[in-house]
Amino acid sequence: MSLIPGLPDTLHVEVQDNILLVKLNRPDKRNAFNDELIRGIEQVFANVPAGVGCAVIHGEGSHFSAGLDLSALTERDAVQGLHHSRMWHRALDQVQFGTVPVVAVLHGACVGGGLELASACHIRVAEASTFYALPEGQRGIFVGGGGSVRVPKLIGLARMTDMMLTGRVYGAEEGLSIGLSQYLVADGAGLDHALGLAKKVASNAGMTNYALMHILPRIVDASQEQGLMLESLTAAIAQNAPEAKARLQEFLDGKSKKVGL
Ligand code: 1HE
Repeated sequence: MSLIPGLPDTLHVEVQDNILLVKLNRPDKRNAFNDELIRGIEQVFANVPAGVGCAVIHGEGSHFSAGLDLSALTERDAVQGLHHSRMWHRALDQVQFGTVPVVAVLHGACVGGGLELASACHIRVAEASTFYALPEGQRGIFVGGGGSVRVPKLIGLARMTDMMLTGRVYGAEEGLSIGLSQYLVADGAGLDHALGLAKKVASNAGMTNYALMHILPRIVDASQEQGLMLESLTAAIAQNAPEAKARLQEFLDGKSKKVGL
């Protein structure tokens, strides 16, 4: 039986140590998302097994994801379209605001809904083959999976507008420099790199990871005054935890690693 019940065959999950590995497994359709697959994503991130400290999401085949399965789009009216978009929002909110940070491993196409999923993750590791696009503009539609909220936070309003108006495609190196990914690695090296990062993330204090996932994005969306108050509250709660006190003492006793390149 699958670790998380009710998942489609197009989504594989396994736990390695305390890391949850999630694989998009629809390579014949370039990991395009039909409703079943996007619901599966929601199901996974709403049911992360106890003891897991970080998740890694990656794609089988030659591409991370071709985005929305366009064959499912033809017969929908406006209200059905709204429900469909809100279903994506629920799923990707579950990724961004779930219980564990998520590292995405990108390669090949990371386009449309694939980029929307990647931008809901906390860390993106791109392999050299990665390319990014928002072909919604060319298909006569609009982003519906949270891209208009999340993508400008990574690359700015002007770049996203250009991507959709002109169909501009960014390669992996440009993607790194403009903020679509935080890491760029050789083809085939993404998963190992992501697992290394995930282990570090999973070893953080729980309150630190919680604050980074749930409080920092709210501070960014808040006014300066509210943001600073949220920051003070978070800092006070975090430093009060026994785990933080123990980690600080370790440093003072010379038992923890110094910061340095
Ligand atoms: C698909 C899809 C798809 C591939 N929906 N079936 N996304 C796009 O506009 C991207 C459309 N896809 C592509 O541009 C290319 O497929 C790729 C660059 C991603 C990959 O190219 P390639 O040469 O490796 O594969 P292929 O031969 O184009 O596709 C292989 C099969 O996957 C083929 O099906 P087959 O039955 O003929 O073998 C394709 O039809 C199928 N396929 N992509 C359905 N997207 C929440 S709203 C989000 C809105 C969006 O995401 S819009 C952007 C949609």
